[in-house]
Amino acid sequence: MSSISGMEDDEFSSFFESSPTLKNKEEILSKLNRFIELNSSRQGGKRIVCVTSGGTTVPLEQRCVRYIDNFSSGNRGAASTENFVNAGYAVIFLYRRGTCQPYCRSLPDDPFLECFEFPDAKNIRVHASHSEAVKMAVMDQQAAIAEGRLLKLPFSTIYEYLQMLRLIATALKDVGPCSMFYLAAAVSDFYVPWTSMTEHKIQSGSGPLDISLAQVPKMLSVLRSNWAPKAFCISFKLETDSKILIEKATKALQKYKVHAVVANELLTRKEEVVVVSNSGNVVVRRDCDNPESIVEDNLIHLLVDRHSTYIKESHT
Ligand code: PAZ
Repeated sequence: MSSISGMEDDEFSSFFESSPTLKNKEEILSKLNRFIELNSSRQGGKRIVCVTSGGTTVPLEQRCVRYIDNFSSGNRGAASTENFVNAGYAVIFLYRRGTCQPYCRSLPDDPFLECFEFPDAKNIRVHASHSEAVKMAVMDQQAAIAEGRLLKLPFSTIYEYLQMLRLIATALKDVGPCSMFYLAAAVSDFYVPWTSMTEHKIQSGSGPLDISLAQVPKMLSVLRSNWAPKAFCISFKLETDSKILIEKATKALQKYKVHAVVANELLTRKEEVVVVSNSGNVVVRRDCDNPESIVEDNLIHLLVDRHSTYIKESHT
């Protein structure tokens, strides 16, 4: 009989074997290795965090026209990335294409069209009302990338997400306890296996659509047990029913043996989260007296402290 982790490995092996090949795999790997090498050789520490952000899609056709999506604006991941960079971390930002980006919080929704003006046909300039926000966004993002503190890797589908997460975890293995996974992405629980998916666009002429969805293998188990067993691992639990939130987060903590689960409710997620861990539950709120404050400022502060303790304990 196979062990639990053996069964999980088998599930993942068949998931990956039947997944479409990751485009640009070699390019992603070389960017990753360069980034990790650069940050591992830094003096005074080599903390690297992988922040996942945005929702994964589940294609319904191989030449995809329609897909099922998971809700996430990417706000949490983007804001957390800025905070981690400020705290001295190097960040691998694994994000859903088209979702919020670090350093863009103060920009309007469509920065390109709303931030710029054309006084005449030959000139384009930033509108005075946005100039400070644009300057800060450009400077901060370019500095983080130029200093090798930020690597941005986009995904769209559940297939890309899981393959990329595995590449990152494997590449970070030698960073051990100094590496962190901050898994804020909203990941599909169900998917259509590639091999049973129709190639062409589903036709609407044949009446109602019946689709059968398979369960996505539980990535957290295999991340913790095989891919990155020494990394500090923070997962997220989103619920819409506040009555079950903490119970579900506590179960996830026990089942996946992550270091903390950040529990949040859809409607209040920007105001407060609860960090559920073996040392008790801590409510983290944004600072209401400061309109600029966001919940991620206090959340990342707490997690960085916990990570420091984890690194110290791992060395003793
Ligand atoms: O991306 P966002 O800022 O709109 O929302 C963040 C979030 C709710 C997706 C995140 O905090 C979260 O809970 N992610 C995990 C979702 C899940 O349980 O699958």
